[in-house]
Amino acid sequence: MSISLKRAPFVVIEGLDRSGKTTQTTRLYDRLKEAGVAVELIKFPDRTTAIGKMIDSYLRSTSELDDRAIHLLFSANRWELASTIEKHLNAGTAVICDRYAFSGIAFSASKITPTGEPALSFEWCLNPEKGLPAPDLVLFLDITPEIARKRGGYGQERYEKEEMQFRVRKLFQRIGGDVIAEKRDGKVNTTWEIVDAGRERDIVGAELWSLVQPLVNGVESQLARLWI
Ligand code: NYM
Ligand code: MG
Repeated sequence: MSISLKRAPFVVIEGLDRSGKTTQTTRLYDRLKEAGVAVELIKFPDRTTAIGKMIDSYLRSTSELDDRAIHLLFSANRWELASTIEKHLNAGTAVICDRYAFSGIAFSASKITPTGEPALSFEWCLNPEKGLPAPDLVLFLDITPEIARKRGGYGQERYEKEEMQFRVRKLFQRIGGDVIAEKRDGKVNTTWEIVDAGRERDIVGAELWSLVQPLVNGVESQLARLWI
């Protein structure tokens, strides 16, 4: 006799700055609540922890850090919440993350030296993320940096520059392409969906809901680990 034990779904929303990610994440969270689904919303970076405060001060340029040091802090900020995520999922509470390891790689690997070379290699950036809980679904809110600019431009934080966002978008496309290929080959359980976030917000919200809804009654597969 086999007993199928379901756990709750793990959904990640990724995207460039100004992609509407935070708005859509909040909407999705509210919609799940209204549907009676137990759900937790986690935002990375989580600026409330001791590590998160160091990240926050770096992003606001009130402190300087070596590129490797800040990369590892972003990763450590996920690792400090990894067991909480796992506990929620096994207890039947869905988890939605606003950004995750994919942002960690895309933003750090997009940094360049004064001569235009990558400051950190892609593989180096991916390494500390290996073994984190793997999401069942990644919703990549795709927007061109030009549309992002039309939406009122970027804020004052580090990384919120159009030339960097171009490179970040390319890296997200590389990461997503790899995830899609691995899923096709049966190597991972993570589904990567590219959602055109340049459209009106209700249309984007409806598409996101249609992608998440099939998961709300739980998933059969055991929680997997990223890149191992
Ligand atoms: N960011 C976010 C990283 O560089 N690495 C990471 O691991 C994560 C989670 O932080 N520009 C960057 C992306 C954003 C910035 O995030 C702050 P947000 O979602 O704008 O608060
Ligand atoms: Mg931002």
